[in-house]
Amino acid sequence: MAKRSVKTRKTATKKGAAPKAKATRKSATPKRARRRARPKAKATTKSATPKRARRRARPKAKATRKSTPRKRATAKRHVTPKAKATRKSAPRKRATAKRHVTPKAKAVRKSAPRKRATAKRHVTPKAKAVRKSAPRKRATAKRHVTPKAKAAQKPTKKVAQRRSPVTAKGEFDFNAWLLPSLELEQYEPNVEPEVGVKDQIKGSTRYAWIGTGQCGGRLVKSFHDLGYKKVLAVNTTHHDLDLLDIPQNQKFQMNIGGKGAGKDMERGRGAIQQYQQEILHLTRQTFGSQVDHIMVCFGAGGGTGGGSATGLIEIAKRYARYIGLTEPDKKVGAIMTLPTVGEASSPLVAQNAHDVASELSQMAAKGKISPLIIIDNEKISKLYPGMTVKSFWPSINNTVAGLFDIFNRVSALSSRYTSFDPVDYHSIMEAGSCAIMGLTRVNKFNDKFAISQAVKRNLEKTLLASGFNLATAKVAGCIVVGGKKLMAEARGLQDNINYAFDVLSEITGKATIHRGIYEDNKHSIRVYTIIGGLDAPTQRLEELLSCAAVHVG
Ligand SMILES: Nc1nc2c(ncn2[C@@H]2O[C@H](COP(=O)(O)OP(=O)(O)OP(=O)(O)O)[C@@H](O)[C@H]2O)c(=O)[nH]1
Ligand SMILES: [Mg+2]
Repeated sequence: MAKRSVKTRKTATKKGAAPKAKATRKSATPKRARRRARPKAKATTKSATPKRARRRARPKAKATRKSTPRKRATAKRHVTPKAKATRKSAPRKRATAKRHVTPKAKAVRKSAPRKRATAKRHVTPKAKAVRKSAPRKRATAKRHVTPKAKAAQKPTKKVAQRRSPVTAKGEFDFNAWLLPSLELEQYEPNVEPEVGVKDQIKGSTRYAWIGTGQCGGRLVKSFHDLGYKKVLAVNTTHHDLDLLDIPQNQKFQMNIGGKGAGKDMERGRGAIQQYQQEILHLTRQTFGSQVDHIMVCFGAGGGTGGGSATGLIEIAKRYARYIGLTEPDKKVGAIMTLPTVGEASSPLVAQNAHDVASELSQMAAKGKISPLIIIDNEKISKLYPGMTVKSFWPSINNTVAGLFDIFNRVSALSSRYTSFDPVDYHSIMEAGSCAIMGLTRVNKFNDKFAISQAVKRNLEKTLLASGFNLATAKVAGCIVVGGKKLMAEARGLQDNINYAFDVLSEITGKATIHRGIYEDNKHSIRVYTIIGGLDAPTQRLEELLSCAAVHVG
């Protein structure tokens, strides 16, 4: 643009020579000619100025140019009316013309395109000065962040600047995209299953045991002796707990003041209410998460056991849910003992036993617990008379634990004859209602009816509780264990065993009988029976109540 203006000036000077002559002839020219010559005469006047004046004028023009660049730009854009007309008629052409570059310029452009780009971004000295004085301020103002945010941004920014994560092919390069390490990465999520106390049993089902009151504590101790190490004993008195030979951290005293519940079930209820959180925590800690079924053990008749049983069942269900067991109602059961006639002569004990046994029977009937295994102390005391005081409770408890264990253990074993599968076993344990267990020893096995007769005759006798209507059973398990030699040599034994199974099916009102035939090294045949899905022994429970009424009266 500057070049252009200089050119214009040059032209004016050149042309100035002719008008100079014309001016000399001024007086001689006619009026019209003079009018035409007037603007030219101006130029002539310019050219006619003395050299010094011209020199003075030139720097002035330069100064004006420098000081008022805007004005000059406007001046540049000035167009004559003629040019305007031309523009109107062909505006496009003119725009093109503006952008028109000479071949020389083109060559320059090609050789140094960067230079031109720089030229485009040309800034005035004033602007430069402003930029220099406050360039930081502008940048800071734009990217203003709090010091905290700055610290957080730093690593990300660095990473982002390293290398573009998108390759030339447009693919995402994960190696280039290095994410900063986050704080939570330092913490390992606990994906390991909680083991709790380790079991030493190899049954098909992993049991956890909670015993409450003296009876419950002693029962879980018997299971502990067999290898079921996931046991907890709770009581309102430390005296009973102190006598239990199980790890100290598997005992919990519900301190309600005094020495236990004193056959008052309300005190037992209050105790479990008060300590439910602590006990739930202890179950998680002791049992871990590797448990399939939880059993609550207690003696109906006592204040602690009877009063806390239902509360503990709820805690057991909460624990079951916590470890992810589906259908906790089917995974929480109870082993409840009924008092001897002698004990029931105490009206309070009889009433307690009746109340809690009725409550749990109803829960079992509704499928809220599974199973409810009833152990009748009175029946056992008659079955095995002559026991010493010292051996009385331990014998009963060990028999209960041993019998229970047989079904669990056998169901984990495969037999070359007939296997009692874990599924068979679980169908009994999850059938709801009441369950009873018993065992029969068969001495005569050569006779065709010997085994079936033994089963038929002895079944009711040998079960650990009475008063049940066996015809109400839904499912049962019958396991026959015979000596190796007998299995190999006794003729017709298979038929005799099958007949025994059929007899059991008849007795139990066509309940599903899951069979198992196993061998051991003894020279005998034993039949283990578990009958599930039974109605509650209402008659036996009514006896307890009548007992209480008689004594209260
Ligand atoms: N099978 C069996 N039954 C027991 C045993 N100990 C007690 N019982 C029965 O359980 C019933 C309740 O007795 P406890 O367990 O001593 O009572 P508790 O739950 O401790 O209640 P309180 O003593 O009142 O605090 C008794 O009437 C007995 O019939 C035992 O070791 N085995
Ligand atoms: Mg007690």
